[in-house]
Order: sequence, then structure tokens, then C-alpha cells
Amino acid sequence: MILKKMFSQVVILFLIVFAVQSQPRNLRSINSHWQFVKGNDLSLLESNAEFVNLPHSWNVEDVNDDVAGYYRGAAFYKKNIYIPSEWKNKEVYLYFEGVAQVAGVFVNGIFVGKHTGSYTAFSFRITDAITFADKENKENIIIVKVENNHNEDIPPLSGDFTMFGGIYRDVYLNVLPKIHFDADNHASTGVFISTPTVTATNAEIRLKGLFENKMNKKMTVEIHHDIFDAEGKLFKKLKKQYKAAAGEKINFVNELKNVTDFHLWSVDHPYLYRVVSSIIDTKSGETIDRVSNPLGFRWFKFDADQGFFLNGKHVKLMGASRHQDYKGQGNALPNSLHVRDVELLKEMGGNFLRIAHYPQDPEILLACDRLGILATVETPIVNQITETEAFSNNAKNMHIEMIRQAYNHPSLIAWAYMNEVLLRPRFEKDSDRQEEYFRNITKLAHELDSITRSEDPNRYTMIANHRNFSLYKRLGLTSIPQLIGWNVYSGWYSGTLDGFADFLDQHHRELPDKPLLITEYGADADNRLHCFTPERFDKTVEYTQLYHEKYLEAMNKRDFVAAGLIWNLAEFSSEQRGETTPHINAKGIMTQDRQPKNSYYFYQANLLKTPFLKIGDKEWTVRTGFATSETRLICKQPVIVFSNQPQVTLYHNSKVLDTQKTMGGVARFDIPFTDGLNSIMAVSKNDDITVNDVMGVHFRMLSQNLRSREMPFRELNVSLGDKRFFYDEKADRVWIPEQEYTVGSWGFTGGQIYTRKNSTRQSYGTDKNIQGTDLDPVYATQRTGIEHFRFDVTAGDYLLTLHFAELNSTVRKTALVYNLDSNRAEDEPFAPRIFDVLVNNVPVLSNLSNTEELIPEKAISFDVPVSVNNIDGIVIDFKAIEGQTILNGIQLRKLR
Ligand code: GCB
Repeated sequence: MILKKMFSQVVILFLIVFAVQSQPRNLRSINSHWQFVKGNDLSLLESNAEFVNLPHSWNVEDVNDDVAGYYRGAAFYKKNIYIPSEWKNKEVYLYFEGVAQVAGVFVNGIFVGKHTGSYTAFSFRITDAITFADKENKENIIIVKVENNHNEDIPPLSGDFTMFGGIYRDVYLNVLPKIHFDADNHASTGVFISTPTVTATNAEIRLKGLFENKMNKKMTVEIHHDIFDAEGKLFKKLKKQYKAAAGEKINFVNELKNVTDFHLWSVDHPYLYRVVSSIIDTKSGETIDRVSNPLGFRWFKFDADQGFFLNGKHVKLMGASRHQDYKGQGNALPNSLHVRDVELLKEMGGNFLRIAHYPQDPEILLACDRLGILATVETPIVNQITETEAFSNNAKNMHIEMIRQAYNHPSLIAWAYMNEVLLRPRFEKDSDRQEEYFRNITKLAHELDSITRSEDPNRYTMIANHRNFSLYKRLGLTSIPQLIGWNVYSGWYSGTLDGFADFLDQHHRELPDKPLLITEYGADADNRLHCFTPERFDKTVEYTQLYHEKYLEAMNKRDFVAAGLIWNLAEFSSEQRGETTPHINAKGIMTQDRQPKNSYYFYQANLLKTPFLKIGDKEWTVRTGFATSETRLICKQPVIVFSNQPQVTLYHNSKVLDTQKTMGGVARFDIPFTDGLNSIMAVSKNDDITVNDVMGVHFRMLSQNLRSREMPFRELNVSLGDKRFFYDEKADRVWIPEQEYTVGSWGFTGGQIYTRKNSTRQSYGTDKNIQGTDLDPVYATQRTGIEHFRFDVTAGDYLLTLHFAELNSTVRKTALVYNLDSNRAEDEPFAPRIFDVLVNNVPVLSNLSNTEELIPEKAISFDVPVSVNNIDGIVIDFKAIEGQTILNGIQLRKLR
């Protein structure tokens, strides 16, 4: 008897637990095993398809090849699914987190919906199109036609990023009960949570939304909101009863005033609550539907004079903007890599993320909530607009989707909707028409701003502008949004590093009531390039360092600068870019596969509160340089250490070398490198805390005397017209800058460094993608009009390699759109050049011509074995027949 009673109690308990814990809605991914084919012809799916898993992009490879452009066209995806017959009384939706950029979805040949825009989620009801597993023909065929063509009606129209095509985020089947939270509201969860007022001790929570009764009878239900704290304990409970007729959609709203005893959400303590909203059948008590959303109690304010305040405390917002792609994966990333980026930002000491230039994977904001990173997100109107209703409608629709999908994240503080929209104004040659275009931009900005404010009065609105201060101001774009973001590259694309501080002061002077955020600042660093006399746009690690030091200092000095966002958290794909790392924008403070660069460590040293120390140039493990003299076989070169400790002691080859105070997180040393492996250790001891770091550098000592007995000649790799050191990892070779010939040594005679006319960029070389090589830095610089190159080597057998690239192209290219200055750089007009090359008076290249073998913008090299039998060494003569001679790189290696 007792046993029986116990048994029935257990059953009751089980039923209660089951009723509470059962999953009333069923969301499951359908990412595996899709058939995919490129092209516009559906029948290709049968003949040519390959199997892929999602996330997937079809542009992973073609964005990195030497052919300009990448596939922006149509493709088909197909998947067969089986739908269990238990779902007969359910509503079934297909949920796409993101498809680039237009998706037409068909289920069993029935069109179920079309979505426009690459960066927001969408969801289509497929209940009426599916077949259940108990039917004979039980397979369901999903076909998605994806189009990624440039489309003048779909933002973004252009941008400095690759617009990868594909179903590049997760896809789900969402199986809902017949009574459910709104599944037709722009792919939102159907429940919207806000905290209109929060103080340290008192808060108000508002919950609103809509549910739908798709049963064919009237239902009385309760909407419950159970708020759980971070430990999983029930913190608050709200409920309200509603009656819904068959087929009716009912709005619900509930609020909780005077909430006390809560934990605040902040960057240091991102305390998160969870709101579980349920639809309960009043009669049976059964949970019909349930969704969960995040909740955080925080309040924030931007002040035009004093910057940003979170929960009443001043917080300097520091962080980065982020693009969503990754090395070798395009934009089709596993969720773990999205999350990792937010973690890396946190580990850097950052507290702010600009989700740029478009909404990104939902994992990003989840991670921001969890880790305590404040965020902004934006609708991708980039560089330009199209003045059509279709463009405006698409933009507005994307904007609403973005807001409704991300509404509940406590980490989000602002919605943005334009990036540098005046960068490339249309109608440059017709000023009246251009004014009309400007008015249309302003009109669209007004519309988007007011949509934002009515959708969400509890957050800020923002746009990000480039540096054309007066134009944005004149058009009213600095007064429409509540926050102004500026993307500033003074000292990079043009201007000076000091110009940045002047710009900040200009904003404060001319727009004293507008909170200011620096939404972008950054400089490219190609980790392979180093220079001891760095200059603007040379892409060296050293120049980028100077840039970041200057910018950070200027922002720190000014409280009115609410935020500083580095452009970019990581290097990202920008197919149209040339420069030393073609197809990549190298402003990331990490590489495209997220290896920290010096600037990442620099920010760690400046932002982290825990003791930090790192030796910089972690990837510069193979160096070369010339010995001070033949009797002192050392070569002094700089080493940089990043630390937030007051001073750093450096050990070189186990001996104390020097102690330096850190300034702005940096200590600099000169190390007398010796030939071979050098060990470096940096240590900082402060009270009882010690931090240290070690690294090894292989130094290949060179002698200017190529006949030196102490340091016999091994090899030289010289980049002509260049001032930088370049490490080619694939060949394990260090290239050194050119020098003029002196007797007994090596170098060029005659000619001049190649420069582009009217270039506002680097003072030497070109920024083009040189095709057919990975040695772009070598081929993109050149000595023009060179007469000789000499190596005063001893007798022996050598291998000489000559590298050429014609840098002037036959086609005049328009300045790239991302180019933030008014770069009007031009090549010299294409002119034929023909020249001979002789080595020790023997012709080795005859009539080398840029209308034949020397194809413009393509790398070409020649290996020439040379035997030296006398003391004259190697003399290479360049003899012009027509136009000027050129040389881009030269290598000499001793064979025996
Ligand atoms: C900008 C753009 C961004 C570019 C960046 C750059 O101002 O907003 O999309 O990538 O400049 O690196 O030029």
C-alpha cells in the first residue's frame, strides 16, 4: 500500500516536472547535407550538385585569386527532409539566420517566401506545403534559390568588404504549437523586453508581444513571464489572462514596477537574468509554448562633454569594430569563431564592439551579453544610396528586422543606419542634381531615425561619418541621430597623425551638444614588413604602432570622446583591395586567423587591469641586418615590449641588458643582436608581482663587405625602391631595402625610386595587386632608370635572380571606393619600355619589353647562374633601348 502510494506520488511528480520541462516548441538545425550548385539553371541541381554543409559560402576561394571580382550571381541549395506525423497539429517554419543576399524558398515546389538582405534572419511558414512521414510520397524537398548579384535596390551598394554569397548562417526547422508567440514578426522571438527605468535600487520591466491562436476553437490562456536569476532561481513572476478566438492574434503587455534587490548588468559584472515567457492553457495548466530571452538591469547615458556613463559611472568605451569573415572560411563560420572574437575583445581589455557594417550572427550579441561588452549594430547603408522607393523600403525593412531581432540584448546601446553615406556622392558633375541626391539622403536618414526611435525609445540612434565634417553638417546628418560616429584616418590615407586631435576638437567646438564616438580609426600593418624609418601608408608594423599610440593618447586626453573603436578587430576580406596583402584589409589588430599583432598587445597593455607584459613582434623571429663592423659582429635593432607595469627589464642571451620605464604601455630597447639564435626575456617586478615573456630571434648577420673572411657571403635578397625589411615565410627569406653601391660592397647605381604621380599614399611603390606572386611588397616597389647593380663578391658560383614587374598599366583604373581621401593617384601614362640586361658583360635578357614578356602588373623573375672568376665580382648592367629600365628585386646566393 505504502509502495503504491509512493509510486503514484512519483508519477505525479514526474508529470509535474514533465509539464514544466517539456519543450513545447521544437527548434532544430537542418545544416547537414545540402546539395549545392552555382548558376541560374535549376536542372543543374540534378547533374552538377555537390554536397555541402551549412554554413556555406561559394566565394571562399575566388575572392583570393588573381582574377578581379568574385562570383556574384545565382545558386541553388536543396535539401530533403522528413516530417514526423506527430507534427500534424503543429505549425512548421523554416528559420534562416542569414542568406546573402536574396533568397527565394520553395518547399515541394511551392513558393513559401522571398527575403532580401544578407544580414538579418527570416522565417517562413511552411505548414501548408509539407508532407508528413505517414504519406507515401513522404520526402519534402526544400529548394533555396540564392542570388548575390549587385542590386541597386539592396543595401549595401558597395563597401570595403567582400559580399560573400551563400546560406552562410544556420538554418532551422521551428516547430510550434498551434497557439504560439508571434512567429511572423520579422524573425523575432515575439516577446520584447525593456527596462524603461533603472536606478541602482529600483527598476521597471516591460514585456510585450503578441501571440496567435491557430486552433479552431476559442482558448483562454495565461501569459506567464518567469524571471530567473543567474543562479537559475526564480526571481520574479508575472502573469495575465487572455482570451483568443480561433485564428485571433492577441497583443499582450505586462509590466513590473518597483523591482528591487536585483543585480546590475555592467561590463565588469555582466549579471544576466533570463525571462522565460510561456503560454499556459488556463484549463489544463499545460504549457503550450515557451520562449526564453535575456534581461539585464542597466542604465546608460551619453554626454557631449563627459562621454559615456553606465549605471551612473563614467566608462571610456574602448574596443573595435568587427567584420564577420575568417581566413579560409569566407563569412561561413562555425558559431564558436563568432564567440571567440568577442572573447578576444574582452581578453584585450575592450568593453565596446561595433558590429559593423551590418547585423551579424546572433551568437555575437549573446556573447556580448554574457561577457559584458557593450555594442552597437547597424543597417548596411554604406557609401551611397539609390533614390528609389525599393531601396528605401529594403533599408527600412532591414532596419526593423535588425531592431526586432536584437531588441532584448542588454549589451546593445545604440542602433545605427548609415556608414559614410557621403563618401562617394553621386552626380559629381551636376551640382543641382547632387543637391537633390543629398536631400534624399537626409530624408532617408530622418525616416530611419524616426523608425528607430518609435521602435525603441530606450536606446540611442547613430550614424558613422567619414571626415568630411562640413558636408555632413550642412546636410543635417550631424543633427538627425542622437550620436555621431566619425571614422577618422588622419595620418593614414592622408593628413598627419596630429590631425586626429585637431579633428576631435573641431567636433567639440562646432557640435558642442553632440556626443562623439570614434567609430573607426586604424592603420594597416603587414606583419611581414618592418622599417626603422616608418612612414604613412608603408604598411609596416612600426608605423601602425605610432598611429595607435597617437590616437589612443588623444582620445584618453579628452573626456568628451565617449568611445574609440579600432578598425578592425581582425584583418578582413576585401576582394577589391591590392596593396601588400591583396584582397585583405590589414587594419586588423589581429591577423585574419586571429593571431594577435603588436597593436592587440598595445591595447592589452593600456586596457587590462591585471599585470600584463608581452614582447612585441612575435612573428618577427627571423631578422637580418649588417654587423656594426667586421670586428664587432653585432647589429643593433629595436625590440618593443608592451606592459602595464611601470618598468621592464630586458635580458639578452641570459644577461641583463637594460631597464626602461614604460610610457603609454610601451618600453623600447635596442638589442645588439648576434649571429644565430638570440634569446630575449622581458621581466617586470612590481611589489610581489612578476610578469615576464620570452622569445627567440634567429638573426642572420650580414657584412657590408661581401669578401669578408669573418662573415663569408651567403645570400642577399634586395627589394628595389624600398625602405622596408620583408620576411617571406614560405621561402624563409628576409628581403632588405636597397642601397646605393659603394666599392667593396653592393648596391645600385642610377635611377630613382618608383613613385606614383599625385599619390596621397606611401611615398614609394604602388598599392596595386601584383599578379602571379605572393611577394607583392617586393614587386610593388621598383627602381626606375637603374643603370647597374653590383655585388663585389669573391670568385665562386652564384645564383642570381632578377625580379621585374611593370607597374604602369595600360588601363586607367578608377580610385577605389573605400579610399577615404581624394586619392587621384595616377600611373605614368603607359609607355613602351625595352631594355637589355647583361651580367658581367654577357647578355642574359635581351629586349625585355613591357609589350611582350613584361606584362603590366604581373610578376616575372629570371634565375641566372653566374660564375665569378676574378676580383670584379658581379656587375649587372641595365641598358635601355626604349623608355626606362626597371628592377624590382634582386637576389644573390652563393652556391660554392
Ligand atoms: C572606412 C570604412 C570601412 C573601411 C575603412 C578602411 O572608413 O567605413 O569600411 O574598411 O574605412 O580601412 O579604409
